[in-house]
Amino acid sequence: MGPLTQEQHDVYNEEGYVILRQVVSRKHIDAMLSAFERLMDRALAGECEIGWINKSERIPARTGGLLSTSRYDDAYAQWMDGGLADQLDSVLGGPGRHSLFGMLNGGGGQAYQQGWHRDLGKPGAPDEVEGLRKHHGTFVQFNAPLLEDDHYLNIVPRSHLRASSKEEMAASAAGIEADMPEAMVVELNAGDIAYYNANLWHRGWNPEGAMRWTVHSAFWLADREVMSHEYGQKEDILTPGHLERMPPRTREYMQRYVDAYPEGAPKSLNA
Ligand SMILES: O=C(O)CCC(=O)C(=O)O
Repeated sequence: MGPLTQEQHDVYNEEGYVILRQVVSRKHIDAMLSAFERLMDRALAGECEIGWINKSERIPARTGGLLSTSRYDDAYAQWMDGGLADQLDSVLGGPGRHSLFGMLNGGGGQAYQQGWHRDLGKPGAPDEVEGLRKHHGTFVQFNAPLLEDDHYLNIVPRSHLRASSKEEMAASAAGIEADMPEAMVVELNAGDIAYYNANLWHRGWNPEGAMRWTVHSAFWLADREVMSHEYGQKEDILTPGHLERMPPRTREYMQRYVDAYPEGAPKSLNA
């Protein structure tokens, strides 16, 4: 997993997303699949808690905090150290820090149908574009499926730095009945990563509830203060022994989250 080429950077900046094909090795994919199986074993044994779509059939619900003390597995960290962290630094254009690290789990026929949204923006606000530009290039999100044929992320390419259109506002208000102009389905397989600006208009869309295990994580440039939506992880990260058990690059990413913690109350993104 190397740095992005100039062309990939350009695509990411202009389109708001870039897909890197077959950059996660089979070794890391298998290790993370096994890690999640181990997590389910521990949850079923009552050693930790996760959400379930169907517990008796071992179908987990979307799971956050995979680098937290109770859900940590070295498999994720070995992937970070084995090239992911370098790639993230390249996407961000400088040293990055941890924000959120989880898995989009689906299955069991349970419909997953998000409304269209921008994660961090204020659609329709008079200062919408100013807000979008303020954070541009300072954060990134990715989807990295561990299973084949992941076609559940829908995006509107090139929508990340401009004001929302009337049609986009209407689609967002329409919820699952939405008709979004220029929508595109992101088609991924195990080994691919889609890096995207979470301010693109996007949604997760798996109405059949097909099985899905997709690593879904967010990172910020190291000097960006921790904000309210990602607040509250410091104490857990500083649990004695936790940082010490991580390989160096992952540990750096987690330590930088701690270093970027605000003194007082966290600010909201839209402050
Ligand atoms: O399901 C997905 O791929 C998108 C999830 C997402 O971006 C969100 O929850 O905001």
